[in-house]
Amino acid sequence: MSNGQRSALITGITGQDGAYLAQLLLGKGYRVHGLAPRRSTDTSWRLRELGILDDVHMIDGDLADLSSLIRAMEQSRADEVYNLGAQSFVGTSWQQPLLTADIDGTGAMRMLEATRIVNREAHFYQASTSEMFGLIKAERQDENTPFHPRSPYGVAKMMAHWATVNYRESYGMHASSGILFNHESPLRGIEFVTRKVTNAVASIKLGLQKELRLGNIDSKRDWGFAGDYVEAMWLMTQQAVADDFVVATGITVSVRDMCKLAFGHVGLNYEDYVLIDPKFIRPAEVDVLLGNPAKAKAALGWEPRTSMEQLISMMVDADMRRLGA
Ligand code: NAP
Ligand code: G4F
Repeated sequence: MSNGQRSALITGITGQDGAYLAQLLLGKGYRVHGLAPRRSTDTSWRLRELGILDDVHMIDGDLADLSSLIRAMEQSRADEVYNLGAQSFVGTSWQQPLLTADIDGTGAMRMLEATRIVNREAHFYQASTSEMFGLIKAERQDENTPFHPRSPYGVAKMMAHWATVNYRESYGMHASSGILFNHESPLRGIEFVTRKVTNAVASIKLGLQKELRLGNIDSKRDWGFAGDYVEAMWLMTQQAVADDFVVATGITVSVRDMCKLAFGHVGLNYEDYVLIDPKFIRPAEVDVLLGNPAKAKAALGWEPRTSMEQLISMMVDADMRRLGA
């Protein structure tokens, strides 16, 4: 921007990562704009919980609508664009595959086009995902591991990933793709397994719920804290040269062991409460994810700061507070 203040546009600002990223950028003195699709209910609870709702500038727009993205670029005069908006729940992508493809795949290309048309000098970040590794081809996945997505979500995100690489190669745009492994927080949506578990643990502890129904508890994920991961996003847009980076902890934990930690935090045994319900088993599963974040460490100086134990305790405590304990 002309007065020297940098301007950022975040799609998906009302989501978990969007809220933490907005908080980070505000702290660095940015003018923060958020693309907000029209919804019939208020979706700003995360921004409110972080106390930043009044500090961000919301722009009406949707990743399905290119004209709204061009307008958002013009209004925000963004120097940096973070494309976090998505239908991000893997389970839903089997029920709504075409919507997922349109928003997560074509939507990313629309946002790249809007950036190219309005300000091709803007630095662009794409929220790519470890789901692209799917049926893994290497024990520890890094930037050179081949992809094999296992869900319509993973397939759509692959389009967005390669579109980002392609805009970098075709137009010389500063477009980076962050291949982020699972990251969680007290602001995580309740449908994702960590938050589903921590919310249930708090409910059970307070006598409000009797059991917890889950799907495949033997799958393993490389889980980190979202607050740490948004720093990696920002570091990518600050590099002299755009590139792709894996962001992960390098530790994998099963859903079963995550349950042990969460129930154990309030003195309960998960085996007394967890039931397996076939309803939550997916048509195709990603059995295990384990990232190698060596490139992010060497090139960005990024490292995770929060352990799995700290993360799960933080989430259970937040859910206990929310439920009034
Ligand atoms: P999230 O909490 O589900 O947030 C998704 C955001 O996208 C919300 O703000 C949502 O708006 C917005 N959105 C949905 N449809 C949209 C549309 N048509 N137009 C514009 N915005 C739309 O997801 P998250 O966990 O913060 O993840 C952020 C991004 O990183 C996503 O792209 C996700 O796929 C990717 N990712 C996440 C992880 C992870 O572990 N969290 C790992 C790798 C990659 P509403 O609030 O109005 O629905
Ligand atoms: O928490 P999840 O739904 O996350 P998933 O599918 O790994 O996707 C998340 O991480 C991706 C990065 O790898 C992101 F790109 C994506 O946007 C999202 O943020 O499921 C984790 C694991 C799966 O193996 C699932 O089958 O937990 C297993 N699981 C077992 N029972 C369950 C349940 N998952 C959910 N959501 N609900 C269950 O009851």
